[in-house]
Amino acid sequence: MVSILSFYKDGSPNIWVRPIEGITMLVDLDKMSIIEYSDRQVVPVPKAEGTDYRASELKPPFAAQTKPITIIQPDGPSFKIDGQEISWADWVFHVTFDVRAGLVICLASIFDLNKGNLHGWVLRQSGWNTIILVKISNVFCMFERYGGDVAWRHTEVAIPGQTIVQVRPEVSLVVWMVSTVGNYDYIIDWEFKRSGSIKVGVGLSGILEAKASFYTHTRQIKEDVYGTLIAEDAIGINHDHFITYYPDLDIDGEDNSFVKA
Ligand SMILES: [Cu+2]
Repeated sequence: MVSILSFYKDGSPNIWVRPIEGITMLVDLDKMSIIEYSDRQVVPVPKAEGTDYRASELKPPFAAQTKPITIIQPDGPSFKIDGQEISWADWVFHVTFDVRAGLVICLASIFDLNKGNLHGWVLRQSGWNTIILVKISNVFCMFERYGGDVAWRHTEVAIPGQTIVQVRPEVSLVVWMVSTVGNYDYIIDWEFKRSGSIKVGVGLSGILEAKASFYTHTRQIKEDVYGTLIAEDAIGINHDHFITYYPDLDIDGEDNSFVKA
């Protein structure tokens, strides 16, 4: 059973800011039939004007522009792909996909120079409840990230007659996936660092969830509308997003403990 909200699709591809407030349906997905239909209120549909986000449809004024930036790897990338196994710098791990969990990283290990063996991390990430499952290609990617940061540097001027300048760039490997869940696009990245750490990031992008209202100006609002008036008849709703991860950490086997520092 799923509860369906209604949106007005003519006039703009940005359906999410044009809800038909009050019309909801309960649908039985096994029978593919509507079990309940409710039309409980009449609220204006927010205007289509100015809601199209496609670059080709945007009209000036634009925000300040910057000149193009290109990052090149003249000798190609440093990672190797062997089936599901990825190796990069001292890291080795597996990448797989689960229709519900999305990107799954497992058997991640980094070579320990002192011990001469691989330190294991075991990881898994999960968390989507998707209503519409659509096959989209190119949602995964893997690339080396360099944002101009310094991993380590030192300038030595204490030795007479010598100046030593040493810099190591902070280059990491990122495994990246986008989950589009309705109006939202979650950019999930797993960043493997040379230092041995794994940084997990979630970027929330896409389109705001809005509800329709009678208000056209904030001055008219006297009640709690649970959001912010973002345009005439449109309120951006206050709400939370929860992302669930299932890390299974066996660092150097099971005989260790995890300490919050
Ligand atoms: Cu949201």
